[in-house]
Amino acid sequence: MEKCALITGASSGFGAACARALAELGWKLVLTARREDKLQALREELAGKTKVHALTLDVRDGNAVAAACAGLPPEFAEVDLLVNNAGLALGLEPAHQASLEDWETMVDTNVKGVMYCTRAILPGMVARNRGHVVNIGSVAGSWPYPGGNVYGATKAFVQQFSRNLRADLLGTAVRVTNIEPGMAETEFSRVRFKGEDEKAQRVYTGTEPLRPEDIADIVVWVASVPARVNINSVEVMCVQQAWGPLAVHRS
Ligand code: NDP
Ligand code: 8X3
Repeated sequence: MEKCALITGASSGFGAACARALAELGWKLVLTARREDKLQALREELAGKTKVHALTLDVRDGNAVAAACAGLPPEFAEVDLLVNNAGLALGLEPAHQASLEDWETMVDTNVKGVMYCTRAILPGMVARNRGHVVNIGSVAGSWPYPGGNVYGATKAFVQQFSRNLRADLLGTAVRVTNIEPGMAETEFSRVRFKGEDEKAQRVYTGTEPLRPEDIADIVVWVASVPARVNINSVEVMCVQQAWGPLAVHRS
């Protein structure tokens, strides 16, 4: 039987790479994001490989998420794999200078978006006793860094939400995984620095960051281990990234 994956934030970066990797394996795909042109281009690219349903959706809109998930075409209605990937960081200012609006956007997308999509898709998975929720967290959910403030806190939510889902789903066959990547080259930094391309590019200068395909490979792996196995979390960094020492300010 062809399995069906619903990917949020499929218009670029990790989400698009997951779509390409799952298409190679014959998964039916529901691709969602806000940018319709990007979704349509990906749908056309993958059309020869698998069945694709493209859905323009803002995960911050709880009613729209519920309606879209309830109204999936019959062929795509039984979602076996939900990849909660849509998300973003905005700004790198310290907390006392950061934009409250940016904070709200990150909470609405990275926290509430994950809640809305999970709540919409999970009942069907439990009813069928089949399915897998893969959340895209971040190393920022475990490890603080200057300017990470609310972004890191949203990813800490994703980490705890993933663990608590596992607690609730015990006794079912539904699996939950939190993937926690470090620095990866996608549109992430362009979004964080609001189109300041040079600043965004400097994030990766002199390094070989993770690539979107690296994360897609992990998504494919966690989804393809035997049904008895649940990969709870995967923390992954490029070789050129590691933790720093605890900081001390001396006067
Ligand atoms: P990209 O900016 O390339 O992709 C982000 C995706 O999220 C886009 O497809 C975007 O689509 C979508 N998105 C953003 N806001 C919304 C929204 N309100 N509704 C629906 N879709 C939305 O970045 P990445 O691929 O890097 O990011 C994917 C995930 O990975 C994010 O959750 C990010 O926090 C996380 N991550 C990224 C890391 C990195 O270094 N790149 C490291 C660790 C985690 P559109 O704009 O079309 O809506
Ligand atoms: C993205 C990775 O280190 O820029 O989640 O926060 S980091």
